Amino acid sequence: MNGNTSFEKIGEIIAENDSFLMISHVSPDGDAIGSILALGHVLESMGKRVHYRNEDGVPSSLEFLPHAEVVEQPSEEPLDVDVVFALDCATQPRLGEKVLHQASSAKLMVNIDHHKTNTRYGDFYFIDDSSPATGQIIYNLCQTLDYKITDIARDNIYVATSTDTGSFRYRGTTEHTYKMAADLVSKGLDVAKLNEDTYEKSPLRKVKLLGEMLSTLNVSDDGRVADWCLSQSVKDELKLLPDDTEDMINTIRAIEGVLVACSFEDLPSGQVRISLRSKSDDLDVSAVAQNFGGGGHARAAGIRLDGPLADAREKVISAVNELIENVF
Ligand SMILES: [Mn+2]
Repeated sequence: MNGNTSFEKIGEIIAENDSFLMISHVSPDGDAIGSILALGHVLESMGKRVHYRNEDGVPSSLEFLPHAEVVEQPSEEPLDVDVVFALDCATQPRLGEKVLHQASSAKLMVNIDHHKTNTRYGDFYFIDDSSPATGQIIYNLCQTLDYKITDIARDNIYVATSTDTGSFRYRGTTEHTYKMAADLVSKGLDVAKLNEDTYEKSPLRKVKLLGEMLSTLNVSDDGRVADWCLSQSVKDELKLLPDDTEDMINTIRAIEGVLVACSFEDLPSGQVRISLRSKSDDLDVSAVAQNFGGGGHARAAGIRLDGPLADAREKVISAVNELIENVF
């Protein structure tokens, strides 16, 4: 079998323990924060003691999530907890150094995720790469174990899944995803309000950022590869926050004829963050990412390379072109 721990076994671990630490990946997205809040709050409603930590905290764009105020950035001392749940995080280092230190005195770690590249770390794991979001796995877990989905968990599962599926549009959004969403709506979820909070609140600096990035847009001669760049000087000038570039790449991914979109961003560390998006089933950009020590999904992957940006760009664009030439 795939080695997955059964939901029933995860249920036993929950039943037999009292205190929990919910963690996810650095630079968290809606699925990361939504998943830890959803499962954590269900555990709280069962009388468990639950802590929530994220290396980078909750990005301002996700502060609207109900219960988000409980997520703290890690402090120095390891937390006295029984069990760590690591959710939506493909590799253990991606949980963050300080978070891992805070998690270090727990008895065991349970890793639940949907990334194809998950390394199956932890004492127990449940990896389902057919699920479009970890939030949907949390929903399935609650349904299987007959846990009551609290109102807070309901909203967080919905936003977790919505943000990872581009608002229920991308491949991987299945009949089950829509049935889950329908069930969440039947439990009283406010569709218009949550979607407005998720998608219709752009700070002015992000609209200006779009203009800056479009001015660097480059499309290959055959029209199949589009890329753009974000320099540290533009980030400083617009006073960007770390998550402001989240999902921006979808703008160039949407260009007609483009098969792969790439985004290159200077990080304060001197490294370059690279995001890759594929629009073709035949082009697995996680393979390109893995060659550079990165990871992700077939259609959405990421890499970090040493700068300068121009060098990183040259290497990655040529690897992307090679991938396309090998396939077509
Ligand atoms: Mn996810």
